[in-house]
Amino acid sequence: MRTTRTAIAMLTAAGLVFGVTSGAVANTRKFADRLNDAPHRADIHSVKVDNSTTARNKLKVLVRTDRFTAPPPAFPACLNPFIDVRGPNAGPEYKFVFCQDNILRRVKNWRDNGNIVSQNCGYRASIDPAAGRNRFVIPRKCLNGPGRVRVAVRSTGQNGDWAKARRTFYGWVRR
Ligand SMILES: [Ca+2]
Repeated sequence: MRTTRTAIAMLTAAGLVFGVTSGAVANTRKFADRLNDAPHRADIHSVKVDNSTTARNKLKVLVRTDRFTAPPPAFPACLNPFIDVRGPNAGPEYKFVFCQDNILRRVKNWRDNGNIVSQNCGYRASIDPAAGRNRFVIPRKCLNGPGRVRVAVRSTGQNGDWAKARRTFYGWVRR
């Protein structure tokens, strides 16, 4: 009986893993976030991380959010992907800040450590609230040429959303 249960558990786990990566190469992964767990406009729907060779020397993060067409100031007021390039330490090394500003910061223990990565290295954010498509493109040299990466995203404003959950990353995306 124990063997049967173990076998079923293993099959279930295998199915879940297959489900996550199905239809995509392992160095590009799309993660779903819970819907309606944040106020309208701040709700994150999904996070796609492209760490593939087809992205050339860039890491691409696509964050899907609610669609809306309100005039500025657009909400979410801030959309911040956190990027972990070096496990298994506790937190991310970088945070892309799309707020009033548009910068890549170094962070430590999830907090800004004061250092900003020069914009000369060419990172950019492309935010389209009407389509709910928010794209962050970061040349790998801005991140010190990482291998695998993992990402968490926070939207902020009056109330925000965390994808996957507060200070919790989605799975690793290999290079
Ligand atoms: Ca959500």
